[in-house]
Amino acid sequence: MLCPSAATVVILFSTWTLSAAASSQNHTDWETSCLSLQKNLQLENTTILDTTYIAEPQNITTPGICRSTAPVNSAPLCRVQFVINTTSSSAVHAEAWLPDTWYGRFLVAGDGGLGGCLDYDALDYTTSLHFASVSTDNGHDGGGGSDPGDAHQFLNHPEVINDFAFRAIHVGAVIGKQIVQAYYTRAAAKSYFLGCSTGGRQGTQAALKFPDDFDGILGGAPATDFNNAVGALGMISRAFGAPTSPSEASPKWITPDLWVLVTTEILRQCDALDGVVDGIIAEPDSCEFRPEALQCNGDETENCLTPTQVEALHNLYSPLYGLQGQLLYPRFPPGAEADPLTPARFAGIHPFASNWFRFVVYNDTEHDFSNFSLTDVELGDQINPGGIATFDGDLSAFRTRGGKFLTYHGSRDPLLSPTNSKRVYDLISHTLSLPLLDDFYRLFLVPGMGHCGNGLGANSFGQGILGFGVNGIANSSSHNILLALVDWVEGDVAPDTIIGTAVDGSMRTHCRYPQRSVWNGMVWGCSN
Ligand SMILES: *[C@@H]1O[C@H](CO)[C@@H](O)[C@H](O)[C@H]1NC(C)=O
Ligand SMILES: *[C@@H]1O[C@H](CO)[C@@H](O)[C@H](O)[C@H]1NC(C)=O
Ligand SMILES: *[C@@H]1O[C@H](CO)[C@@H](O)[C@H](O)[C@H]1NC(C)=O
Ligand SMILES: *[C@@H]1O[C@H](CO)[C@@H](O)[C@H](O)[C@H]1NC(C)=O
Ligand SMILES: *[C@@H]1O[C@H](CO)[C@@H](O)[C@H](O)[C@H]1NC(C)=O
Ligand SMILES: *[C@@H]1O[C@H](CO)[C@@H](O)[C@H](O)[C@H]1NC(C)=O
Ligand SMILES: *[C@@H]1O[C@H](CO)[C@@H](O)[C@H](O)[C@H]1NC(C)=O
Ligand SMILES: [Ca+2]
Repeated sequence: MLCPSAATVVILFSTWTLSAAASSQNHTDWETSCLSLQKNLQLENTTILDTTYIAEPQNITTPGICRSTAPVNSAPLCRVQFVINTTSSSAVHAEAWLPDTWYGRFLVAGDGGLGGCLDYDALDYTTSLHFASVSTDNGHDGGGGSDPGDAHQFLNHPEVINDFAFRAIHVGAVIGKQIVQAYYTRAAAKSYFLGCSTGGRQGTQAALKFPDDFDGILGGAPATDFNNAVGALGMISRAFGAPTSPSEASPKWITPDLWVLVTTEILRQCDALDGVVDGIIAEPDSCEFRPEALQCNGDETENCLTPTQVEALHNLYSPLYGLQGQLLYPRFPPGAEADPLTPARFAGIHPFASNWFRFVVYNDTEHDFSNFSLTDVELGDQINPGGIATFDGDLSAFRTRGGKFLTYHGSRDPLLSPTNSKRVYDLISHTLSLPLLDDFYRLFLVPGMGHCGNGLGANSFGQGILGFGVNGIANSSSHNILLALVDWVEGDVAPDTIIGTAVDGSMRTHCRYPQRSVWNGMVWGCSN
């Protein structure tokens, strides 16, 4: 069946905003309430560090090594900085942003990379939509911003790893809800989570371990099956000779000029499979790229590949199998090699992999990666620090409590395979014996989008992951996946499609798995 594009989608979000707090309070009153939180709030294991009332849009200074300034465009709001002791050797720093105009919704924002950084963009974005929002440092300061792979705080600190693996979002939700209740003198009606990448994993972990924390979870490009995802990043670098020093000396190395040839050849072989030659491979899983087409003939040495390089490309575009032949992690999607994030990971072992193995798996800051192999990958998954794998199909408790889960994945994601999100969908489907998960879990695949954003695709749909080429704030639920989640949770209207907007302003309907994005000669639609 071909679904029409979203002209008929009912926009419910404005309806639900009618539940706004009847607010007779003026700025002075809000400011007084805000400042009094610091003295009056007594919360278990928690210290309120500071409260500030922000009356006008401004740039605020933020503590820690992650970032020094952040925008607040959504003022006026009360900013609460606090720290929760999770054990005697670990603590989670967090902020709650509490807008004057509040519609009764609570939200926790996730992190990225090996992150330890509050996501101020997400706080700003979600408070502008009138959520009362919390973001945490995930239990450690660092691993974000300019160095998303920093992991030194984990070394020999298993409780800090536990915060990262499962606890920080939970305590942020528990304590955040109490702060919200104290400030507005009523509890949040509904609770949400928003994140991408590590945030997508955190949302998944919340649904598995703490199903009561959130009514609705938006978790994009989830770093699920985390140990194998990180291990696969390490193995990919080896496919091209890294981490030999320098990688360029390896016969497997592929120069930037040759990558351009590879990308062109992949598009030649696969762009038209979806019916439109537009630089986007809608279904990379149906692209069986044959790098042999570029192999040097006879005496050719320029603009062609050696057999060793052809083999390296076969490795890249094949799934990672373990020592017993079991699937460890799906393959790198053909087309994603053109993403700006990609060259860095082929030029040496990716810092997410090297730092995770150094500081968490081996507890050895000098660990040498020259011979990084499947044995290392499998050991990482066997240790599974903090239970971080987050690869479990049993979402029954979350489903039973009425929770709704929306996820999305760019088909050109160069960091975490979009195929893994299909695999997780299928795992949940088998575990719960449900052929379709539509009543509580929907996965949208986004053709041409990179990691959480970026790419040629219609990559902007309100996912709130700024800094990934995602522009603007679409404010209707047909174009904004966070508002679509609100409509699902509060109005029982599930999103059939999400419409994304590309950098050039063009729009495209994104389909929920297992539907496919199909061109009918006039528009993109979705087909079973
Ligand atoms: C704000 O409201 C309080 C009463 O709640 C009143 O005393 C105060 O004068 C008002 N302030 C402003 C600036 O209007
Ligand atoms: C949290 O831990 C710190 C350091 O151990 C301690 O000084 C502080 O009193 C603790 N705070 C609470 C609320 O337990
Ligand atoms: C925040 O800082 C940026 C960059 O310095 C500046 O362009 C912007 O105008 C500032 N915003 C406000 C509200 O002061
Ligand atoms: C407070 O910390 C203790 C351990 O230090 C823990 O058992 C308890 O659950 C914590 N309370 C909350 C609300 O997190
Ligand atoms: C490294 O330390 C963690 C606890 O922080 C532990 O789980 C892991 O087994 C250790 N790794 C090795 C190789 O001993
Ligand atoms: C890597 O393997 C080679 C060949 O087996 C060996 O000579 C070398 O010592 C190993 N390097 C490390 C760091 O283990
Ligand atoms: C959506 O945004 C536009 C401006 O970008 C504004 O005019 C409109 O009122 C907004 N709609 C809602 C429901 O907030
Ligand atoms: Ca195409």
